[in-house]
Amino acid sequence: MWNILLLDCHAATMTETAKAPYGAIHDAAIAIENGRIAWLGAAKECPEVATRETRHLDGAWVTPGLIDCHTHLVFGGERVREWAMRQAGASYQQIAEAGGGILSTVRATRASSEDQLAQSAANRARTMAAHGATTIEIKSGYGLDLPNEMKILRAAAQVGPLANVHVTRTFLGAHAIPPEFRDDRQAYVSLLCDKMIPAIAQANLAEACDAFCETFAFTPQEARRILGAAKVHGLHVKLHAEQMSNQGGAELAAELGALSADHLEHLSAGGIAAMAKSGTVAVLLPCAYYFVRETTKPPVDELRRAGIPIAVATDCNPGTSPIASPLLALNMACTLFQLTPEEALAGMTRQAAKALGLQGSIGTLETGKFADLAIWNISEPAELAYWLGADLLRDRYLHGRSDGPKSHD
Ligand code: DI6
Ligand code: FE
Repeated sequence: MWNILLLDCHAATMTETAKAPYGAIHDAAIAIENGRIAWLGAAKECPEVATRETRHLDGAWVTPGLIDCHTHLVFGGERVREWAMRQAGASYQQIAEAGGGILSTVRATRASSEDQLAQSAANRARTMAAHGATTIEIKSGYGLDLPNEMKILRAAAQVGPLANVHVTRTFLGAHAIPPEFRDDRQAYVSLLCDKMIPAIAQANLAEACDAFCETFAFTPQEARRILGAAKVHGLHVKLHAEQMSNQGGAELAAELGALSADHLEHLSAGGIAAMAKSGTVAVLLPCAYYFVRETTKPPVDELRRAGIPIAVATDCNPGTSPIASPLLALNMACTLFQLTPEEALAGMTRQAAKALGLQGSIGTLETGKFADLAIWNISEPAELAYWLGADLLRDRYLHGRSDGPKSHD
């Protein structure tokens, strides 16, 4: 018995092996049972199965629910004054070195309660959901001590039910050196490895661990120690690599078998070769590139030629990407990085699932996967990357449950 049968629609399945662009099936039928896709194909081939409810979608397009695989969604305050300083000529790095940047958000986050953090993050997550997101990865990294990092990760868990999205969590205690450890960074790295990572893993507060490998954050040697400890405790690893300079972070991510290396504007040929060998996903963050007015682009052609999976995410955070729109990330991936609209959509569906290690359950429309669907009022899938600020989403399904179609009368 099927719960729901969706008819009068087109499906962009986004499967890897499909021959048609977007893995498209025109005049499709999609059956949902127990929160998963039970059948999918051309409507005229749909078998006769008893069904509780049939819904007609007026020719809308169905895609996998969008996956934002890199966000820093939980934080206190904002950084609008710092932005004004940057408009007046200060660089992101100068502000960070003067104790602003990430550390100013750490102060505001430490001063916020778990519920305040959950509420403000849920507002941003609702915007993402209204733009078709069904899964959001949330990193910690504005607490920088065990109680505050735990508070952030618990707030992140609240975001799921508050905004009706699936949340995955990544521990980013290695985001910056906290002020208390300014004169003894090795002591903070030891605290991360010996206390914080074991405690977070033990309490099941995160699925993955990340580190910011950059001149003014953590060295590759420090990141190797931190992510090595995370692996010992059963966490997946990811790395912020080559964002503002080349540190050999991509090689390190590959060596550690990281799920992804993220940013990659300053990626080298050696880094590309290493990632291609290890199967590490390249997560591109065009909104951060845009907002810091970076001028070096990630080497998209070389990534393509090396066959490296390319994911796209918002990087939503108060410093470098105060942007909560997955659709804007799609557009910027195309306009700024020259991805094709199909590559960009794959970057927020199939490849983003890989970047989270969730390719077995989400990211494409396939039988057996979760019925996480975005339903769009568009006449072809490229429109998702084309429009800016348009109201395209008609409905969304999370594990087979619909938000309820938007009415436009
Ligand atoms: N790279 C980024 O773009 C963000 N974190 C990171 O490691 C910036 C976070 C912030 O400025 O608050
Ligand atoms: Fe980031």
